[in-house]
Amino acid sequence: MIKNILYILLVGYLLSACEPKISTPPAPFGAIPSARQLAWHALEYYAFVHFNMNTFTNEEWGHGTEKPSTFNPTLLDCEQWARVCKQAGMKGIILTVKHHDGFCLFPSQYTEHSVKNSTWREGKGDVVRDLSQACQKHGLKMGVYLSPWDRNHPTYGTPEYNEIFKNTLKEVLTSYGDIFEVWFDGANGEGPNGKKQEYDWKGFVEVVRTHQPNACIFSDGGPDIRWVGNENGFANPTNWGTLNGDKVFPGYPQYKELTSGHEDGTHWIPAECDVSIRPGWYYHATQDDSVKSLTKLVKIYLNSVGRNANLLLNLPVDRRGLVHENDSIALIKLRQYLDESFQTNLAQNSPVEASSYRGESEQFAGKNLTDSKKDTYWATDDEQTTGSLIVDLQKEASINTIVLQEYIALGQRIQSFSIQIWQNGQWTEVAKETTIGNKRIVQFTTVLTSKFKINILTSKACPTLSNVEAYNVKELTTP
Ligand code: FUL
Repeated sequence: MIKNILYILLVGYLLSACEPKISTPPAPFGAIPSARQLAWHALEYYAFVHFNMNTFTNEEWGHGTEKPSTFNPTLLDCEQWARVCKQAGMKGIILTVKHHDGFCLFPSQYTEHSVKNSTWREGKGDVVRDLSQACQKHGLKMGVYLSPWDRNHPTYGTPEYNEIFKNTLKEVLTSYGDIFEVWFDGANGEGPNGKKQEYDWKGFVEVVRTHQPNACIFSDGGPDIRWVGNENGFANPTNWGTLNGDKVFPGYPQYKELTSGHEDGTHWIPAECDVSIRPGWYYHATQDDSVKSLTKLVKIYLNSVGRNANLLLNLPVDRRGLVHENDSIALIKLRQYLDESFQTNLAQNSPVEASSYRGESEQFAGKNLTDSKKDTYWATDDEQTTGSLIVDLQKEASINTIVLQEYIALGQRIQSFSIQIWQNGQWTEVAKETTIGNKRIVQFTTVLTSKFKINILTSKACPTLSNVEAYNVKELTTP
């Protein structure tokens, strides 16, 4: 009898040991991204275009008193912008359809200060329409920058202006197809009659949600994307995708916090780094020779995309209505450098040995890090907030760059990690860092090694990682 019971137990045990283990994924932790934010994270790098009245007056902030006839590009060609951006590997273009001077690049029915009263194309032109067609043709996404501050509109400073602004927004959002991002500038000065406006932010957001539910809304404090707190193109090495969204508002005086976000932030509001390829946002012929060098642009890329932020790189389109030659050369050089640098992922398909993984289920094993799939990930059991992963390159290779990605759909968790390389029969630390988020690019002096180890040192909940890559990028000599 006892023998029979033991036999049944043994058979049961053997059968269950052979079955693949299935474990439930970790529960989402803290604030998590929405579907529209996840789609936005995947874009990483796209263009800003500052082109408007200021291009023709040599200003950065127009006064609102300019004559519409001053806007007169001679060779405007949005397809040229799109071709350049596409070749540069950018995923979209955000255009200043209305800047602080109030001039609209489309024939709005809510203002006289627009292309419709210019001599350009006899008042029949529409830059936003041209750009939307060019973006569609070249497979780019389009976004719009609209400044609520308006130094021209006669109603500015009265409640009526909020209605005008919402109607203008609706015009833009319902006339040009899909918009991926709406960029609300935080500047708020005086209007033509010396009055300041109290903006109806809630109403502005509502208009976007109604007419472009997939668009991400940018402002100093979101609701979808936050300003990074500087215009130099960098996030801090510690950069959280989370923010106390109810505390941060456009014009937030403690804006320096935005460069790191808030570790325990109540909302998912990741950072976007806006920076110009020249000193100014708008075109000034005197800046033709001040286009940022390759070294500077690479640094910007690594400090934005490589620090859990997206990069919005501005091109000041010139008076012809074209991306200037010097700017496109710089963009292509950056693309070539990035393509060459990130062409050979030395860790692709490498075996990965994890110190532990969730429920001992293959579904969450270390191999998910090197399978080139963004939706598979390594995770640990709930109570386990540390861990290490050994990536076996299977041969000696020179490396100096490691890319890491958390599975952010379940929240940002990792607070600190280190990287060690195997050298002379022991582990040597080459980097010790803090957050990862959507993407972290870590660089160190080139080393020859056959394997490296990622140590998750502290995490707010059981960590997840969806991707690890290793490269030997060309070191740049400073100009
Ligand atoms: C700022 C504006 O005042 C600048 O003119 C520019 O548009 C920059 C991107 O945002 O707030």
